[in-house]
Amino acid sequence: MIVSNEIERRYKIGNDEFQTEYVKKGKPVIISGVIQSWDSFDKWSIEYFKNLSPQMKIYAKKFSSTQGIQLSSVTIEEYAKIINDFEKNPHDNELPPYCHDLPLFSLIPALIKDVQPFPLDYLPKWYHYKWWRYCQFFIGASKSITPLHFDCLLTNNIFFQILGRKQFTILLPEDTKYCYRKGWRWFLIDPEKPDYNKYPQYKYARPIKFIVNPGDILYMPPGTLHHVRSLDTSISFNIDWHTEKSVLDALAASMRGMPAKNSYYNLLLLVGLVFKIPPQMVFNFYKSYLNYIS
Ligand SMILES: O=C(O)CCC(=O)C(=O)O
Ligand SMILES: [Fe+2]
Repeated sequence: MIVSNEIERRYKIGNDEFQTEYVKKGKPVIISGVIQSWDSFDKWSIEYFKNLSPQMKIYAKKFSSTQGIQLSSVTIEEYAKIINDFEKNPHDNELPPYCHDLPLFSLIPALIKDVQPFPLDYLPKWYHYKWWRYCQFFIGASKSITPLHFDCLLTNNIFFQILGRKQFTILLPEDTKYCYRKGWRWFLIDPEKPDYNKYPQYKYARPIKFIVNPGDILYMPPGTLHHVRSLDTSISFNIDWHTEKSVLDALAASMRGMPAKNSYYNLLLLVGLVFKIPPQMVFNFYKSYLNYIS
């Protein structure tokens, strides 16, 4: 595929076009105009989540190149204070922890009504039943960073930006080989400051850099590498999902180093999507995945 260094931006495309032009072609896209009527845009803030459920425990992460991922557990009330204090005087020395991969719709189901109408059309029918169980939230301060990685089941990703802006740098799967992999899903390259002496192959990579704004939907095909920097206090969530094709491709990746546990979850999704076993049955086995992903 010819890689352009710009992301396509489209307004309100329907499902047929989304599938044929983007999902089938493995092409990322930003879609605007689909979710702008959601109540979440007027309502959601970390303060709002705090008021709904101040004592709820959540996990937040610190990503460090030397010590890996460190997890801490805080209440939403404590987290709101940490973020507030940081935003009064944002600096680069010590970033606050980043609340990352949080299944917030399952923890606070009252939030589901704030994201209606949800564009279910874009997803395979199998996901329509209680679709929100497959969503993960990203809530954090400005300057928060998610280092370069791909999503660990090699799923498609639809990413919804609600509050604040995010700077994405993505690379298509064909450029994985230039990015110096560490384990299954993480990469040594910092696309914002690539060290060409240490990582000379990166000069062949074709990073695509863009800003995702509130109201944008970003689609990333399976295996897309992404590095994300929050430009403001930010609330986003995603839904990771397979098609029949992507789940088969992902299972083939078991041979190329995918951890056995990930292949187990992909097998469950295969049973659902290809063998048509209803989500009511499959989800009980899949549930633990939501706490497993890093
Ligand atoms: O928003 C972020 O910081 C990370 C998002 C991400 O990695 C994802 O949606 O898979
Ligand atoms: Fe990701």
